[in-house]
Amino acid sequence: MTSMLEGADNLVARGTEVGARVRGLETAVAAARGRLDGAQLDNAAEVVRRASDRLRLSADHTVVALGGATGSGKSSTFNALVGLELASVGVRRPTTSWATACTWGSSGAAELLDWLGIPPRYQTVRDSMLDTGREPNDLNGLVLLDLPDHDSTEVSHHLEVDRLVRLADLLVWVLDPQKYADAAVHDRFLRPLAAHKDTMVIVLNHIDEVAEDRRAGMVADLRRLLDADGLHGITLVAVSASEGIGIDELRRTIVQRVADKAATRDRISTNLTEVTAVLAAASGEATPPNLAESERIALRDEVARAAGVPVVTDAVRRASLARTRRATSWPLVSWMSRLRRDPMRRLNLEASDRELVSAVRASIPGAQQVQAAKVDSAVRDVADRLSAGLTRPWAAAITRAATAGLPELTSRLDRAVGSTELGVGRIPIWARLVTTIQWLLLLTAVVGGAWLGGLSGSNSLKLKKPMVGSYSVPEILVAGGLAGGLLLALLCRGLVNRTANRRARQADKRLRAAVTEVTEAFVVAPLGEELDAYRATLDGLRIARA
Ligand SMILES: Nc1nc2c(ncn2[C@@H]2O[C@H](COP(=O)(O)OP(=O)(O)O)[C@@H](O)[C@H]2O)c(=O)[nH]1
Ligand SMILES: [Mg+2]
Repeated sequence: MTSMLEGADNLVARGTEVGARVRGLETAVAAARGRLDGAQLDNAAEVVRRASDRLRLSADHTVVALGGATGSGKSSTFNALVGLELASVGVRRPTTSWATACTWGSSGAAELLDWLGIPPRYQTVRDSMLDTGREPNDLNGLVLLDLPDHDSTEVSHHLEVDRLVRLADLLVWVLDPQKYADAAVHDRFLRPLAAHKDTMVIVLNHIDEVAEDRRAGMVADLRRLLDADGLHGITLVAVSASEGIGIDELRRTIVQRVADKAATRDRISTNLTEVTAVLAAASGEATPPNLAESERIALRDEVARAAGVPVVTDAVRRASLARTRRATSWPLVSWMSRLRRDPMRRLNLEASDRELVSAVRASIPGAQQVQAAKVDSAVRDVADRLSAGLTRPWAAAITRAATAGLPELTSRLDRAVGSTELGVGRIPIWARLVTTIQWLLLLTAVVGGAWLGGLSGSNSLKLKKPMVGSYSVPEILVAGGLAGGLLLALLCRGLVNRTANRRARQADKRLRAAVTEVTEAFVVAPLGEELDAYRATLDGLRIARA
C-alpha cells in the first residue's frame, strides 16, 4: 500500500475525460499567465482547484475504500456490498499485499486500478458477472476497495490512510464491538482525520454479536466517542456483514455518494465548458506562428549593422592593411611613416582592438541612435508579422516580449562588440620574415655604398674593384639591395591585401557571432517563449474543450 498512493497528491481525476479536460485547462492557465486577462485566468484556476478537490482519484468513478483493523470485518463487508464472495474472509493479509477491487459499470476503471497498483486478478467488474440482470445501476461508476489489513497503531499506515482519505470519495472505516473504544484507534487515526469527516463513514460491524437491547446503547457510546474526536455528525452505521444487518443502509449511503459524485462531475464539466469558452475567445484560434529562419537572419543583420559591424570590419581591414604593408615595405619608407602624425594613420598602425572600435564608433556621431531606431523598427516588424491574426492580448504579449529587451540590447551589443577579439595587432609570420629580409637587403645596399665610398676615398691605393661583367661588385650590391627591397615590397602587395581581407572576414565572423548571441538572448528567445506559451495555451484549451 505504501507504493499504492505515491504521487497521488497532485492527481486530478486520473484517466478520465473530465480529468483530462481539467489538466488541459490547468496547462492553458499556466501558459497564459501574464498574457491573458488575470481575472479570467483566476476564474479558470479556481475551477481547476475545485475540480482537483472534488474529483479526487477519478472523475468518472466514485472510489470507496474499506479500512479498519484486522478482523473488524472489512472483507466481509466488502463481500456483503458486492453480493459475492470476492474478498477472502478471515485471512490476514500483510500490509504489502494487494487490495481487492470491485467496479460497477463497464468502462474506464482499468487505468485507475492499474495506477493504484491493483493487479487484474484482484479486480472484478460487477457488470461482467452473470447476475447483472437484477443489478440496479445506481452503483454505476463505483470502485470499491478492500484495503490490505493493518494495525491501526502503526504510524506508516496512519499516513497512508490519511492520504487515501483525501483522495478517495469515501473511506468506510470498520470497527467492531470489541475494539471500537480502543484509545489507539481514536487517538492515532480517527481524531487526526476529523477534517475529512465529510468523506468518511464509520461502520460498527459484528452488531449481530451484540444483544439486541444493547445495540442502541453501544451506538450511542460510539457516537459520543466520535463527537469527542471532533467527528460530529459523521455517518455511523451499525451492520452485520455476515447476517446482512444494516448493509442496505450502508449501500444507500454509498449510492448517495455515487449520485453526488455524478452531480459534482456534471457541475464541474459545465464550469469547465464555461471558463474554457471564455479563455478560448480571449485566445483566438489562429494557427501558432513561427519565427522564420529568414526573419531571424534579417533581424541579426539589422542588429549587426546597428552595432557597427560593417564599419568595424572595414576598419579592421584598413588597419591590417596598413600594418602588414608597413612590415613588408622598404624599411626607410616604413620608418618615415612612423614620423608622420596623421591621426587616422596612427590609428590604423597603432591602435589596439578596443581603441579601434571606439574610435570608429566615435567617428560616426549620431549613427548609434539612428541604428537603434532601425533595430527597434525591425523588431517591431517581426512582432507585427508574428502577431497578425492573433487576438489582442497575445499580440500585445508578443510585442512586449520582443521589445522589452531592446534598451538592454543596445548596451549589451556595445559590450559584445567592444570585447570581441579582432586581431588587428597581429603581424603575420611571413610579413615578419619579409621585414628581416628587407633589412638585410638594405644592409646589403649600405655595405655596397660603404664599399664604393671606401674605394673612391682610397683611390690612391689603386685597389682593384672586383668586377662582374661591366659592373663592379659594390655597385651591384647597392643597386641589388635597393631594387630588391622595392621589388619585394611590390611582390608582397597581393599577399598584404589577402591578409587584410582575411582579417576583416574573421573579424566579421566573430562580431556577428557575438551580435547573434545577444540578439538571441534579448529578442529571439523572449519571442520564442511567447510563441511557446501561445501554443501551449491553445493545446491546453483544445483538450479542455473536448
Ligand atoms: N458474527 C459475525 N462475524 C463476522 C462479521 N463480519 C465478519 N465476521 C467474521 O470475522 C472474521 C474476520 O472477518 P474479515 O472480513 O476477514 O475481516 P477483515 O480482516 O477486516 O477483512 C471472519 O471470521 C468473519 O467471518 C459479522 O458481522 N458478524
Ligand atoms: Mg480482510
